[in-house]
Amino acid sequence: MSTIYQATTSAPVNIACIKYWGKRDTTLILPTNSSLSVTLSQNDLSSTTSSSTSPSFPTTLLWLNNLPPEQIDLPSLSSSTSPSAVADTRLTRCLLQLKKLRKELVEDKDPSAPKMSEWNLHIASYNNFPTAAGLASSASGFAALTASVAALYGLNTFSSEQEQGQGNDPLVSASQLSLIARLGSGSACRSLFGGFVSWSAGSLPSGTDSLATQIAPASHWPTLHALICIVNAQKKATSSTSGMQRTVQTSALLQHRITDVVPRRMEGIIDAIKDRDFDAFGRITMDDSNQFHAVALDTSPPIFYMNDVSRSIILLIEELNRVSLLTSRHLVAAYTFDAGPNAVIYAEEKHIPTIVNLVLRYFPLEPGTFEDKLGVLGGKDA
Ligand code: 2P0
Repeated sequence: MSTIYQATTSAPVNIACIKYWGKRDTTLILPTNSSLSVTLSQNDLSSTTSSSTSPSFPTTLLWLNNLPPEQIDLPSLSSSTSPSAVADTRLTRCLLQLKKLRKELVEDKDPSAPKMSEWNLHIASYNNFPTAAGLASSASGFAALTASVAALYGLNTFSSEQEQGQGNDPLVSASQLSLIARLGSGSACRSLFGGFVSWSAGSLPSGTDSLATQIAPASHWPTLHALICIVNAQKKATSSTSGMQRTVQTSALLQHRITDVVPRRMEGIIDAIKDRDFDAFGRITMDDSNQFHAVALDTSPPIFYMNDVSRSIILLIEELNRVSLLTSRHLVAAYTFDAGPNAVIYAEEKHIPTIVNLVLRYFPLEPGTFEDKLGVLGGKDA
C-alpha cells in the first residue's frame, strides 16, 4: 500500500482599496497598474483547500464546493507528454509551477525525498460563504490552492495569518508563491498575506517583479473593520476577466488612471495605513472605487457594475461623512465596490454600530431572504 501525503490550508477573501483593472499580459496575468487590498480575517470569508498526492492516484482530480470531481489533464514533469497535448489553463499553469519548484528545491537536492512532482494530485476546495453571494471567490480560492499544494510539497511553512519573518524559514517565500497564485487569478496573489497587501504591477515581461508584499499585518490596525453589504447575490453579467480587457482596449480614461493617478494613490494609501490615518485611507479608497467604476463606464460598450441601491449607499455614506466632517472634522466610513453591486464599508470599530443601524434603516432586510442570513457581515480584524 502506498502512502498518501496531505495538506490543508485556508486563505481569506481580500477587498481592494486601490483596484486592479486591466492586464498587460493576459496569460501571465500581469496588471496594468499596482493595487492594494485588505485581507479579511480567516473566520469571515475564506476558501479552504485540501491537497493530497500519492503514487497510487491514477488521475489528478479537483473537487469544488463538494460538486462531483473534475479530471485535470496535467503532464508529469518527467513524462514525454507534449504540453500542447493537454489543456493549458490557469489551474494547470499554477500546478506545473508548483511541481517545478518541488523538483528543483526538494527532490533534486535530496534524492531520498518522495518524487511527488511526478504523482497525480487530489485537490478539494470549498468556500465558507455561498459561491453565489456575489463576492469574489477566485482570489481566496487560488490563494488557498497555491498555499495548500506548496505545503504538501514542503515549500512553505507559514500561514497567511502569520506575520512575515516568523516561524521556520520557508523554502519559498509568500511573495514568491504570490507569483504562482497570480497565474490562477490576479487578485489571488494578495490573499496569500493577511492584513494590508500591495501587488506591484512590475515592469519585466517575465512578470517576476509582479508580486504581492505585506504592507502591515492586521494587528497593526485592529480597530479597522469591514462591513459587507450584499446588494445582489446574483452572478455578475460581465466577468472581471473579460470586462477589464474590454476597458484596456476601449477606455481613453484608463491610461490617465494607470500613469497619473494610481502611482500617487499607492504612495498615499501606504502612508495612511502606516499612520493609521482613517481620513486619508478612506478618501483614497472611495476615490479609487469611483474611478474604477468610471473607467468601467468609459468602456465600449459600457459596463455597469453598481445599481441604484449601490449608488444610494454611496450617497448615504457621503452624507454621513459630510455631517461628521462638520462636527468632528473626521471621516466616519469609506465605501468601496468591486465588479458588482455589493458594498464594502470600512470604518473604525467605534463607528460600526452607527453605520449598521443607518444602513439597516434605509435598506431594511426582507425577512426570510438570503440577505437575512448574510446581509451585513462585520469583518473582525479588518
Ligand atoms: C481588485 N477586481 O483589485 C479588482 C477590483 C475586481 C474589481 O481583482 O482575470 O478576478 O482572474 O485576474 O482577479 C477581479 O479580478 O481577475 C479584481 P483575473 P480577478 O480586487
